[in-house]
Amino acid sequence: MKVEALSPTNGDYQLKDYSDTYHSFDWKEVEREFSWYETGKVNLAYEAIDRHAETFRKNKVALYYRDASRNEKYTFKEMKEESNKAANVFKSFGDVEKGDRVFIFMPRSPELYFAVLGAIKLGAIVGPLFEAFMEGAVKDRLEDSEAKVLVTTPELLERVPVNELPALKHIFLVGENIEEDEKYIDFLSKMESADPHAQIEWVERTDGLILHYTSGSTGKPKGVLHVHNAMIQHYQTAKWVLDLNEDDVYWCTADPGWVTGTSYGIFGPWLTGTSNVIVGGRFKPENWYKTIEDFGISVWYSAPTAFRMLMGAGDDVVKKFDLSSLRHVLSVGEPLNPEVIRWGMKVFNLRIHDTWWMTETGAQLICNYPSMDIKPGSMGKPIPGVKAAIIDDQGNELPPNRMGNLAIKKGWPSMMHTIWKNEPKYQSYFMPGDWYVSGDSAYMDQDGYFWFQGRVDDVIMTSGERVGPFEVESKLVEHPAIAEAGVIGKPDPVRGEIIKAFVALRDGYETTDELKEEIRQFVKKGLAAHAAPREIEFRDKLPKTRSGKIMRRVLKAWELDLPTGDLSTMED
Ligand code: 6R9
Repeated sequence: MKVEALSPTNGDYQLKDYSDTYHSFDWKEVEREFSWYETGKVNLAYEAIDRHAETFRKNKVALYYRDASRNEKYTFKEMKEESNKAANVFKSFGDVEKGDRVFIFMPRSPELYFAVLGAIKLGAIVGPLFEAFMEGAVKDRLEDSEAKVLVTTPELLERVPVNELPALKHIFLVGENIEEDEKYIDFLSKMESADPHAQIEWVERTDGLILHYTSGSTGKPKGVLHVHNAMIQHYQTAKWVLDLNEDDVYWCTADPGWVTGTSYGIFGPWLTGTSNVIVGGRFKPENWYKTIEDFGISVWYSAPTAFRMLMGAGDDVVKKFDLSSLRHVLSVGEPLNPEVIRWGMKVFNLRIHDTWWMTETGAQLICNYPSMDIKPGSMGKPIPGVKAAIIDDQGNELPPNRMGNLAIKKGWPSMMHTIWKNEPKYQSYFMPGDWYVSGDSAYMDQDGYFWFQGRVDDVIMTSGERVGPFEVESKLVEHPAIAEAGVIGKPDPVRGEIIKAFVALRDGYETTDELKEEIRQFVKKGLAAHAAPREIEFRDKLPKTRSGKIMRRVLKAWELDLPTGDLSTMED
């Protein structure tokens, strides 16, 4: 695919320029930024909140929160006090101690953030869950982690099989008129009378911080454990990649149930002392643009699925709002289609910066940061201090422009510490040569830019040609009738696999055979004959995870009548 590179706009960015010498960047340089460098006392929550409450940022707004019924703001000093109270509540009524798992299963609200920070202050390991999880998904995670404490709402409690979870000792309920006993505790009333001073539990940098469960294509979801040391990279990427400055107002649209909603919805922005906007409730294009206008958002981190929905809502909506505060827009979670970048240039007059990373990697690794040229469709380049490569199945590095396994050299600060109670699974990520193997298929071009092709399992082999589903999907969404597309390989006796596309149309288009043929020709002419889908199926919606990933394995399972595997992370 030939593309024009987009040059950066003039700006004083924190990562000035990029050259290969940055690969040798020493993460130790970042350690000086933290108070533990001097004091030896480590706790991420202290660095994210309390430290700022002792400086000129004391009365700076740390959290702007808004949903249909609430509109609140909290300074760093108030965040310190609220999280201290939460820590005291957990300690007094939940017996929470260092290393205990405290799970949080509730919609976004200020209390969710107080609870996360309060638990971290006690050295507990936080397990955030999407509010939309149903009973089976909740049980799997609480059971595997042996969670001792759960924070939830009376409504969501119905989905917690409390009697089947022997390790679960205390449940904090966030709501009105809570009937208390030894097990069920009224979180809000306890918060009201709690002491705003608390003793922070100092930990080791390798002590547990957060447990994010992610689903693979088979088996039960696995618990990815991150430790306090990850703050080094949360902080530094918030500077380099999010380019957060003192005056920024930052909005990350991700829920804390997804790693993006913690690493960059909580840790990155607050470690850098940034004003952080959190919005509850469901996605609506008007509300999103209004959020940017009302808060004067300057840095915005979202996902391709959201950008595609905004694009689908049309450009007239954009014109109703003043979005002039925006200066830096980023994306994560799925490949960012060049079409979406072109749309962003048109409506925001800004480049959307793609970033690549995973739950397991804890923080951004391959990125487009503000000072570099963007090649639309590429994930960018490894950040300083990170070595990425394309390797074959034996662990040999491949030359540029060859598709293979996207791998990262071990040793970046935010790498997962282990898979909870499953060390063999953890070990299975690594290959000789200290390579962490991502499970993504990609290639690197001659300029060192990485191009995502699909999950390794998703890559299609048709008539001897390797086709990355993403390339085909990107071409498909360039067609004016198409809102979203998911592409899979379907077994074929002659060609090995053929390409099958599932397509959701934009409003106002009819699902006709003529349109199918037109789409096929569109891909054939625009991409390659062998990449044109032989089969096209229209669908109202595509199966997606809550973080917006098109679930190709589900499309494949439907197509082949196979079991779909774990669906707990699928959107309703
Ligand atoms: C942060 C996050 C990880 C998987 C990853 C890859 C896909 C994420 C991407 C991307 C293409 C990007 N992915 N970012 N693919 N371009 N910029 O998403 O973590 O939910 O664990 O997903 O998401 O396939 O391996 P997680």
